Amino acid sequence: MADRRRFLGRAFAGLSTAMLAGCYDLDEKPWFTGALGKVENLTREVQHLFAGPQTLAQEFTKADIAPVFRANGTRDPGTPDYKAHLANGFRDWRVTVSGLVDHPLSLSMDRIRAMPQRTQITRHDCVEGWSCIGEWSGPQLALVLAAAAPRPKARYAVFYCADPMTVEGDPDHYYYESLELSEAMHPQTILAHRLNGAILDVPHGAPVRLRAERQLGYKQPKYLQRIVLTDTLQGIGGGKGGYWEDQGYTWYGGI
Ligand SMILES: Nc1nc2c(c(=O)[nH]1)N[C@H]1C(S)=C(S)[C@@H](COP(=O)(O)O)O[C@H]1N2
Ligand SMILES: [Mo]
Repeated sequence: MADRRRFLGRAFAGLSTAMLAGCYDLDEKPWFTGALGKVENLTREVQHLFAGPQTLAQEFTKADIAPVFRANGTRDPGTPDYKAHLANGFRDWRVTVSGLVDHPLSLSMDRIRAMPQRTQITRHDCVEGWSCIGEWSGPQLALVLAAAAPRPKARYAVFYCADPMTVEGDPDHYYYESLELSEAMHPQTILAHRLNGAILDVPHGAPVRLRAERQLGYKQPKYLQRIVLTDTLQGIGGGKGGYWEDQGYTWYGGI
């Protein structure tokens, strides 16, 4: 345990010294890739060792923001449905909240923009080996979920997206993700509709995507349409809690 603490101390010190402004390619830093792998394996333990469930991810200053925020995964859902939404400025886009809630919701973008907003400058870490600092704005998901009144049995929030993904033998498969409710209610988990002060663009998830700042990149679903509260992940997609999890990534994507 003490060894692990020492190791993590070093790993995190390394992370912060690497934190020069903007985007950097971690592939160029072999020590980092190794450390990230190990940190990932320990993350569950780290949270309990160092952090209560409501600990904040580090926030940065405007000077740290990357001039260009890299886009990854789907850069445009490209479906007829999405194209129609884009063409009319997402006026008919809805984010629905259903499942184990007393008050199912259907929120327009106007509603989402009219809620109290949180702005946070954070570092996005993709497991493919790059990080990027950006400023995200939107309402806290906790406010939305509170309005939906989760039932006591609710354990997970499952997020469904508008972009189709290739899954062999399943032509009708879209990106999805999930978080434990405590992580969904975390103060830095927001429905982000702005990036670096501008309206969220298509490559980064327009009109709205999740930011859960203590989580790895694949836990930040873009093109968000539907949030369903459940008591189990079984029977959803491949049953592992997310598109990438179904391909073998770990469900626990905490940093
Ligand atoms: N809907 C959707 N969300 C997604 C993805 C995707 O392909 N589709 N890729 C994930 C991954 S692996 C990363 S690193 C981030 C990339 O976000 P960005 O394009 O804003 O950088 O989005 C995540 N959310
Ligand atoms: Mo990623």
